Amino acid sequence: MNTTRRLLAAAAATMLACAPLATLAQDIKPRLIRFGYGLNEQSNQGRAVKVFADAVEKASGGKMKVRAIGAAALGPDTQMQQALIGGAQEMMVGSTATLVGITKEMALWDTPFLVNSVKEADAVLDGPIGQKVMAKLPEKGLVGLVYWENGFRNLTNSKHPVSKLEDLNGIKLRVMQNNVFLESFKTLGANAVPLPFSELFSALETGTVDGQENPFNTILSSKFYEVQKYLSVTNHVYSPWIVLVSKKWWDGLSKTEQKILQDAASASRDFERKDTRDEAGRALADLKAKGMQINELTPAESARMRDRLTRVNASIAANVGMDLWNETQAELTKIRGG
Ligand code: TF8
Repeated sequence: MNTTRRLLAAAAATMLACAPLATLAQDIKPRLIRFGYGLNEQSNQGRAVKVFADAVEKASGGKMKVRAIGAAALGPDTQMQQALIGGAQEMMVGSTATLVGITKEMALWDTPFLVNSVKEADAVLDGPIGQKVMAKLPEKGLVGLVYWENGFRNLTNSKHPVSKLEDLNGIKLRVMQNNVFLESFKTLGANAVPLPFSELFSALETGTVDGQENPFNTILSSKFYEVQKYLSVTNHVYSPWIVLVSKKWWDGLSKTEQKILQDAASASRDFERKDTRDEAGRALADLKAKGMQINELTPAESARMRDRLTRVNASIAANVGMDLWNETQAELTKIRGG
């Protein structure tokens, strides 16, 4: 082979090797993704958004850029959901509880004591039930990619330790903007007040409300310990977060771009769950060190609270539909090895 032919052959080989990449590159357009979330950058939510953003940029060769906008700077969950539906914002992560006004089946995740462990939570959320609930989103203008862990919720307040049901009487308690949470805490005797998360710290600080409930991670990252003295370990419900995309925008993406987002979302989920669990394991000691007074509920008091909360189950079942409710119970029995 002469030099020219050798060079041509080498060039052809290079082109062949690059062919899949070349097709791929054409499939990826420069995109700016405004990704909103409610907690601050230092939270488990903020850290996982960063992981997602990096994964998307890397997989797209820097063409798809994620602008992460935290601390509810784009508005509380409900406002961002509407912006996604309208196409004014591309992505967000937020509570499934605030989505119930749009997709009623999401209320399933508000069921008190639905799951007993994070293992059960993962199994039900990533399994057929979780997928079925997520599949209700597109008809409302949203696409769900993955569930992240917000976590088991615990109760804080500034009045007195809550160690039994009666201690909740008259406590002004902020709840998420969600009927199940409202009903649950009214049932427990609290004076439940729905407020967006973005207004919570100042509501606690000014005494507009006495208490709130959230996972240890959030009590720590949102510095609620500065304005709350008492923490009761109630674990009354497991809250997921959900990563959402505007369907209007999603439908204009290539298959390659959609896959980049889905893969990055899955990677961020795996990171987020591990990171959240690590932090939750340390958070209680941190909160104690910050001056919070922490109490566990006796098994008897825990059982009383649990029993009382089953009163809301009938209305959740009616809302999400009896079929879905029964399928979920059957799935949980299966997960538990029954
Ligand atoms: C709450 C939720 C929050 C979420 C977050 C802002 O109490 O637990 O973590 O809504 O996305 O509002």
